[in-house]
Amino acid sequence: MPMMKLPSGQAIYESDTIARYVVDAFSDVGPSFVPGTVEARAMDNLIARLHDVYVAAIQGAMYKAAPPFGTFQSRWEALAELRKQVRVINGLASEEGPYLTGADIGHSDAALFPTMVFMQHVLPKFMQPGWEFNAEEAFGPKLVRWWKFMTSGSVPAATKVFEEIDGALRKWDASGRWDSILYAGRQDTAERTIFNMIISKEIPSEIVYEDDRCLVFKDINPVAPVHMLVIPKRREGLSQLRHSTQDHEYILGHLLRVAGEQGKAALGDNGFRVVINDGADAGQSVFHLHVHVIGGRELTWPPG
Ligand code: DGP
Repeated sequence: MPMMKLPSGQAIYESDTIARYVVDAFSDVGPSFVPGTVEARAMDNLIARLHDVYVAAIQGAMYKAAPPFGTFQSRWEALAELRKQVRVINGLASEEGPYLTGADIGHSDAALFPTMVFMQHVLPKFMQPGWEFNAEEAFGPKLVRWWKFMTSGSVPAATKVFEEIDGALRKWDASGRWDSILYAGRQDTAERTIFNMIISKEIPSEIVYEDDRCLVFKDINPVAPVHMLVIPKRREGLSQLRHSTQDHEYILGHLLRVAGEQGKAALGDNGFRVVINDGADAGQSVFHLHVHVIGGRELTWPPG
């Protein structure tokens, strides 16, 4: 969050308020940042507001080590929402340009441009199956046109902003900023497993439950009358529990909650056991995190 101190010493810490103060205080210098028509001014307000409320609030998903990202606990959900909101702004942007609302530069250009420098630099790092980066697809054609204009050198202030932010991002690259962030730096290099084909339904399984994050299906080699596996639909580096990071707390919590619900649904008051095997000694055979839910008979303790 940017912060500016007024000459009185009072701190101002909301970017839109800072921008309006600067434009007000230096009204005799440079452009007014107020587009020339009523309609363009309305669009300028709308885009600047959408940026501040819906994009800036979650942009930490691109570079923060761990959640939360605004209201999101999942980086993938936050990034998906970020892309959605950027596409909404693309829909509102002027067709002809060159600025977001047409002929004149406005607060919306000043608000979105620094975020766009971030997104251009960072989003391609998150490339992975299903997330191949394509600027037209990620930002939309109008924002791509606007980005080309803003970085063409014909807006000197934009060139300066670009150089400052891009320079700082390059320093982050060099300092290993992304190393702990899955896909941005850390890769999921483990081999794909049979569970990918179960998730994609290329091979059949007896599915008990599914939602957008997890799948529950019956184990092919049951060790008890009830034996289900709860797995994340996106492995996200979780070939084994030992690879869990703060980024995974959300999915780990979800898997356990679903395991509890499904165990209760299948076995009611009799109870059940929840097991995660990690590695050779535990006999892990499939390297895609899975929670076993086992019950329907009395289980011995300690396990064998
Ligand atoms: P683990 O040993 O914790 O890695 O358990 C892996 C479990 O996965 C094992 O109990 C058997 C089950 N499993 C392996 N392949 C398949 C399959 O193709 N379909 C189903 N339903 N279960 C499978």
